[in-house]
Amino acid sequence: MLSTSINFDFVKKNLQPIIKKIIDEERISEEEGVLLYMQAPLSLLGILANAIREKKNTDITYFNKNIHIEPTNICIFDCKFCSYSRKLSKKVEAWEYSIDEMVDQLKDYKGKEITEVHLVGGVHPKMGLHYFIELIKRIKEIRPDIHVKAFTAVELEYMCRKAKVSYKEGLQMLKDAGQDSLPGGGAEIFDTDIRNKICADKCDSQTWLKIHETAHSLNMPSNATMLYGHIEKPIHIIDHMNRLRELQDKTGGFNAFIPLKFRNKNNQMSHIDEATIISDMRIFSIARIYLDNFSHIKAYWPMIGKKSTQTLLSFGVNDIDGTIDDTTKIYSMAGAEDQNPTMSTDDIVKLIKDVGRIPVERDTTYNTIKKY
Ligand code: V47
Ligand code: SF4
Repeated sequence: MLSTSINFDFVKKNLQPIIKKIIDEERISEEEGVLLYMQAPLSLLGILANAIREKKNTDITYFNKNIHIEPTNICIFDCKFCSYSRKLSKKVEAWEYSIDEMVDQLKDYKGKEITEVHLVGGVHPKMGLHYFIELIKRIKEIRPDIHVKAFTAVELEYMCRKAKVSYKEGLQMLKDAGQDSLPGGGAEIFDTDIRNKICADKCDSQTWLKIHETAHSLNMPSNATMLYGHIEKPIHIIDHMNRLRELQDKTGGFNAFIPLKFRNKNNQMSHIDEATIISDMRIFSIARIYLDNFSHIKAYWPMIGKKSTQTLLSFGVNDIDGTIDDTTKIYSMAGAEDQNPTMSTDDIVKLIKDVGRIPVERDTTYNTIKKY
């Protein structure tokens, strides 16, 4: 049971040493992380997370101008939480775009100011490394300026295995074609028991971490995610963040951490209630506190909703992702509020300013493009 009320004696005895460490900018241990996450009142977590956010990022809140390209939702894997994937054998509500069709999607943005393409989809048995190398080359031919953030570690593991190349060779080939970075998807929860219950058949945690480490060694930065609010326990949350903190110490290659709230419509885990906003606030706060070597904590607004995103800007979050332009289906199919997720620059700027923060348009690697 997570704590909901404050008791000074308890705080003094158990939490005060941890709070002192945080204020003194000392790293907290895994055990301290679990204790704080489970026992600290939300208000305390919020104060600590917000103080760290403001120290690292002031009031600045980042967003970018981006679109998604989702090559297919056909997937060989069977993640229990996924509302988006379809089997090759049952093509109802399925899509598989040709390279020309995807390039045409991008051509629609000719002259528009997008700076990033987020390229992620299901793991289609017939779309492999060479297909995607060709796609990235074609994207860069028409938009050499655009940052291509592409393929989760799950997709990369499959395409390298199928092409019989090492992760390093595969990533180098994609980089040579024009891929700039990796998104954070596929991480889910690193704990083996929980992972086996929710997504047993896709790449394991060690492989996810290895692929990101390899990308970082090739100067391809990446993001990291965590799927929360299903069957995981506090110990799994901290374990997940601990593995990321360790890798970040080693490589420094992660740009942002993105907690993803489990949405429960149209999937095999629909019987599980979604997390409350209170749990959301606790998760984002502990992420900001525990991940002391991450500069950016992102609330992905199409997944968590606009109102919650505004709230989370006071609970450690300093990035809300981008304009999207109704180009992703993964969360609308899982029941998110925004069935056609899109925000104009004016909408995003207003969303951020309305809760007293400073909107800054960034590129994918957090260089400032424009301050509003
Ligand atoms: O790995 C799938 C999640 C992820 C559901 O790096 C679900 O900037 C909640 O990683 N409820 C893919 N989550 C998306 C992703 C992402 C999104 C936006 C930005 C970035 C980035 C990365 O979506 C999957 C999985 O964890 N997911 N189904 C669901 N029902
Ligand atoms: Fe496939 Fe990704 Fe859905 Fe899992 S989450 S079934 S890997 S599309």
